[in-house]
Amino acid sequence: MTNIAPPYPPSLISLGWSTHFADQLTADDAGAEPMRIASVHRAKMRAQSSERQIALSLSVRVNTSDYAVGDWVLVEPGTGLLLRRLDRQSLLQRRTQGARTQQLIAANVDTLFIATSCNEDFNPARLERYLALANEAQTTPVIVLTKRDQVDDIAPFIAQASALQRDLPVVAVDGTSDQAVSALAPWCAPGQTVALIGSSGVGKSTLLNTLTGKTPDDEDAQLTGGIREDDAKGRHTTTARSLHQMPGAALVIDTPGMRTLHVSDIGPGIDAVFSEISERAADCHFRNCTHAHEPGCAVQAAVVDGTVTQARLDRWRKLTEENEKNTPVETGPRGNKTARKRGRR
Ligand SMILES: Nc1nc2c(ncn2[C@@H]2O[C@H](COP(=O)(O)OP(=O)(O)OP(=O)(O)O)[C@@H](O)[C@H]2O)c(=O)[nH]1
Ligand SMILES: [Mg+2]
Ligand SMILES: [Zn+2]
Repeated sequence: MTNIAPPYPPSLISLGWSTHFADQLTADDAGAEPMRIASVHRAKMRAQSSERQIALSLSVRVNTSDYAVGDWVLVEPGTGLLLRRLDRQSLLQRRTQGARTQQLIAANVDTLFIATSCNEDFNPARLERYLALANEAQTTPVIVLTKRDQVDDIAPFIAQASALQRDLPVVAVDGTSDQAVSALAPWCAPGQTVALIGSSGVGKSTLLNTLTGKTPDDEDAQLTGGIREDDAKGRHTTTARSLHQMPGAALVIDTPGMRTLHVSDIGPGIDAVFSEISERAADCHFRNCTHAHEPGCAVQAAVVDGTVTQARLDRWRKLTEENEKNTPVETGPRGNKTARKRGRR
């Protein structure tokens, strides 16, 4: 049985194993092998150990949509039978239009690399959505500006991105060069898990290949694609999420480019993005102040004194309204409508 007390075997530590997962093992798990979900498809899943990747054998009760890339699972050695999933430390998920349940993006992610290129793709409002998602999932966001080799002056992009959230790391890379590996090394220590997210064509898979030391010609390299000349949009080359190992370092998750990221149920995540607004709001005269027209509004005062910009306030309002519209409400005691309690892990 796997050690349930440290020191854990290095092979497990390099996969991201920690006390959070070890504490969930019981005597019944003796002999089971902990592995991480490397890919999820409708009828099949693959899992990764430090030495190999296998196709899992699934019992009829398994619903693959309950699993996310990055999940820790226990596997029966020899047969590859999936026994059970361990509780997650973090979960990135989103509601897709029309769907009733959240779509799982990735689990047990330490750092979210929010990728955007320095061209028409660069969009503060979209980056703020990704930041809210990362905050809500308890992962550390890092903005990764790709294709720095294609702009003369990267400084304005770095300045704009840095202003989107307090203490937000912003790193500019050429994803095709090894410079990217050293630039992102602080978040890629052994046992760390990072996920790449962003629009199609920004260079997520290109960066993943560089981080894992693969050239585009390698058989196990991630497929990369061109972008359209007219609007710099990508062609949705990557179609599934997948987990990869950096040699001697972190695990990296590639995801398909997102068209739109709808928000729901992430109020606190939004407040953390717009902390200059949410902190001032405590001083508004009305508790439910919308910071639009009310007397005694501390946020409007902050716009006047220049500590909050009108553009940020407008984007905060749009995102908050969308979040409130999409957040399910449950009928509480005596028919009171109450905001649904946030699911705690
Ligand atoms: N010059 C330059 N080109 C890059 C860089 N990163 C990616 N590219 C190019 O941009 C195009 C798209 O790259 P991909 O890695 O396929 O983009 P992606 O984000 O994975 O796209 P999807 O899988 O569709 O979501 C390819 O032609 C890459 O060669 C970079 O840093 N510099
Ligand atoms: Mg891709
Ligand atoms: Zn106000």
